Amino acid sequence: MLKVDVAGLELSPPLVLASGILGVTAKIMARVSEHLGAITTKSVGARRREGYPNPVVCPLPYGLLNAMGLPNPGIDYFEEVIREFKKLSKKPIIVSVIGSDSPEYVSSRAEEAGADAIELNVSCPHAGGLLELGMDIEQVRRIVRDLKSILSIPLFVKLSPNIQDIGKLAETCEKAGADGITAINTVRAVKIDLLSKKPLFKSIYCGLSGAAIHPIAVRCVYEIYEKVSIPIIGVGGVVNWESAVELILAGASAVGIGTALTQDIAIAKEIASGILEYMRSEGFKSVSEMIGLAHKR
Ligand code: RRO
Repeated sequence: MLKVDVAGLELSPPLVLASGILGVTAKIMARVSEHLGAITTKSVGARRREGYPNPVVCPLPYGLLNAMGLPNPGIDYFEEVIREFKKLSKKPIIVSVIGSDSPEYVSSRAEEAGADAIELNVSCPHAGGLLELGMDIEQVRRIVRDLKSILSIPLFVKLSPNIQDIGKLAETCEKAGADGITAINTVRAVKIDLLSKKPLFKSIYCGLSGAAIHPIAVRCVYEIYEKVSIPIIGVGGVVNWESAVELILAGASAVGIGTALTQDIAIAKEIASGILEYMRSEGFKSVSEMIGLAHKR
């Protein structure tokens, strides 16, 4: 009943670990995957990156700020993590790939290692460059097209809420061959430290996630659903079953959970049973009956 097909991936429940949270070691990912339909890794590039110096996160009462700076061990190392995960868990693993660091090379190595899908990250809010913000539509189109020509596993593109027209960019990705859209990455923000009177993060900009961005995620998923027919993984501020159901009604086929899992990984189980309870009381037999219902006039 809680099973859903997303671009050929069978997700049960329709919940995914969002990229950037807990997606670093095979053991942790395997543990989290027990309560989820699939997991997405932290974004990985061709070379190892240290990331920014501390501080890299700042908790707020309504969410979390981060400026990690794309830290990752590089695909040479990460390949082993993917292989190890495949031995520990039967759930699909979506490997997030940094759009600006040899994405074709990294994606094909990830596929060889056993990745079930690739999520192209063109939406980091503070890495700089138009590609990271997904603002260079031509460049995004070219990368998606090139990636599709070499991959045989599904390709998702993770989009930023910080752009003018997210629906149009999603449409461009679909036309270039993307199999699905993940929306949204974090919302671009700035935090000022009261003592130094300067931006807290070295990159000045940071990304806001958590409960505060949920209505923005719903808006983006709603707009994307109007423009594309490929499936959407809705991510942003999912903290309970209500916020997950809202994204599904807006058009998401599955829902990503990120920041909320940093508090308690058992929340995924609660969200799954909450969705099931809602389906029972509203008379839905499958998740697919609920997808995009908010658009029906
Ligand atoms: O690593 C990060 O700082 C980071 C990335 Br790659 C991203 O896509 N989104 C985000 O909020 N932080």
